[in-house]
Amino acid sequence: MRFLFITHGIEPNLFQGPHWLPLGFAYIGALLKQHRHAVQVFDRYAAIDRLGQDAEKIDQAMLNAITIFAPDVVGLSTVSPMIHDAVHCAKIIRDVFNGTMLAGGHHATALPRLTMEKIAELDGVGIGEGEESLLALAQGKKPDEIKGLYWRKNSGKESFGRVEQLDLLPFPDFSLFDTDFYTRRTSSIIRGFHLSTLSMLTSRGCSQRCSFCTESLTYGGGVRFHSIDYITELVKRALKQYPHVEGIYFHDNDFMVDPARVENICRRFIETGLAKRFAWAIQARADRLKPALLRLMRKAGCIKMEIGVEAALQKNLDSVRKGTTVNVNEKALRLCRDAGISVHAYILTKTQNELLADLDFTLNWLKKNRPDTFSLHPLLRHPGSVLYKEKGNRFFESHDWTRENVLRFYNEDVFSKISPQERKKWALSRYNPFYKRHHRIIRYKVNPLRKWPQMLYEALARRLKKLFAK
Ligand code: B12
Ligand code: SF4
Repeated sequence: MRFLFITHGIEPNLFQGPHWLPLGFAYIGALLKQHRHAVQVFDRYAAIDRLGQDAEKIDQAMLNAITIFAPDVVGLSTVSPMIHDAVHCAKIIRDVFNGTMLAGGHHATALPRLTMEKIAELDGVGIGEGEESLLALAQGKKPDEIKGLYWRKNSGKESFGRVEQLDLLPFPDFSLFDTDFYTRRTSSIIRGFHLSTLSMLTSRGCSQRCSFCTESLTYGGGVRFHSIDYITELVKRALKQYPHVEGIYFHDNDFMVDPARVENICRRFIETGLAKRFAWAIQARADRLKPALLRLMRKAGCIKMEIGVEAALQKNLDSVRKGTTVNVNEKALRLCRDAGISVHAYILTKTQNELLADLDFTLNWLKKNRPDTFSLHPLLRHPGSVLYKEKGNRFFESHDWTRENVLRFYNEDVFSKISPQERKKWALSRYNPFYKRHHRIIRYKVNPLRKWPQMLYEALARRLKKLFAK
């Protein structure tokens, strides 16, 4: 069978160059190819790099790819803030394609029936992980009997696709993507460090359920792990295939969930010499860090830890049910610093009853605790999260999935007590200057002198591009 997959897009004006490579289709594609099916990906994110921000050009290139490749199945990946793009793609694809069209990913998993209802062109929806469901489809299994696929014409059964033994999956096939683009040097993947990187997973799932989060929605409950052998081999092969890659971003939801496993990974990286070959970064919860393990991680090549600090105020941490404390967060930053691991703090804003004074408090907290890099993110109500259930007002159930509606829903500030004008003024006068100064200094501090000319050149090119866009 022939499969063509389409990644979820991004608002073109939010495009920021190379980012994490979309691993879902790299895994699905590898498994299908292993079973001798033909696979191609049209990557709506990377396409912006090649074709610019002209949406029509990107659509045309996607339709051409479909016409030339002539797939039996087209699979769209979905995320809620960009669901209008999937609606649009399905519509224009139907004009040139008569085969099976499916949608999967986070949004489809959160709202499978509704996705089918709202996107009339779809034949079915993938729920959860798609590897085994799509292989079963390719092997001719009766559609109704395939776990993880929900069909328009079926008895109405919903089941969840899930790969129980991760090691049975072949290594993700990066070559399905524009790896020149994804491995281009940037300081925004392993934040601050100007590196050529690839992204990988060593586990799937999260043990927690913070109220705002749908990170592990498509993985289902619990955490599953790849073995140390699989991880080592994956890293070795990727570095051999892409010798220019200098860093790997492991975007497991909580890399540190099993400290003994992390210790074994580190020992293996050190024993095999891989520790000297590449630098790596992870995401972790603040409450799992121990000094000895952090030192070992540093020795094994870990240069960056991204922590969901979320808030500088305990009331905010409690309101999103993070299950950590401000003290734990502060200690985590100290421990990373002591071990020589650079730390990124993710902070939530637009939180429940947020006041201008809270924003100032957060800014002062950042100045005092000095995470090496940090970013503020609005508290969002993604379908599938506890927050959506409690405060989403059944938006996706009761509105058309147009771009205008979806953007309005996501831009709405339903929790804080700060007006948009006050927030903008605060950002322009207080936050942005500090953010820019801090990150500029960090970038030049953590990168060796030989990388500065290229970094300077890129900063200049970015500025000019912005200027011309205006
Ligand atoms: C890498 C990544 C990106 C990359 C690449 C995206 C891509 N095309 O995959 C980039 C940087 C482009 C990106 C952008 C955005 N992303 Co993003 N991203 C991720 C991230 C970190 C990893 C995705 C991944 O590789 N997962 C690993 C693979 C194995 O899982 P998977 O992608 O889910 O794929 C599996 C299943 O979903 C399923 N599947 C997927 N597609 C299909 C299709 C079919 C037909 C079938 C049957 C199955 C199937 O099978 C796959 C294999 O098991 C996830 C977080 C996460 N943990 O998943 C967020 C995540 C998917 N992103 C998210 C969001 C919201 C965005 C943005 C919309 C904004 C943002 N960051 O907040 C933007 C777009 C901005 C905009 N408004 O324009 C949310 C989605 C939430 C939701 N409920 O919709 C997530 C969950 C993070 C979060 N904030 O919670 N993202
Ligand atoms: S925020 Fe982090 S710890 Fe909380 S559920 Fe999401 S991935 Fe897990």
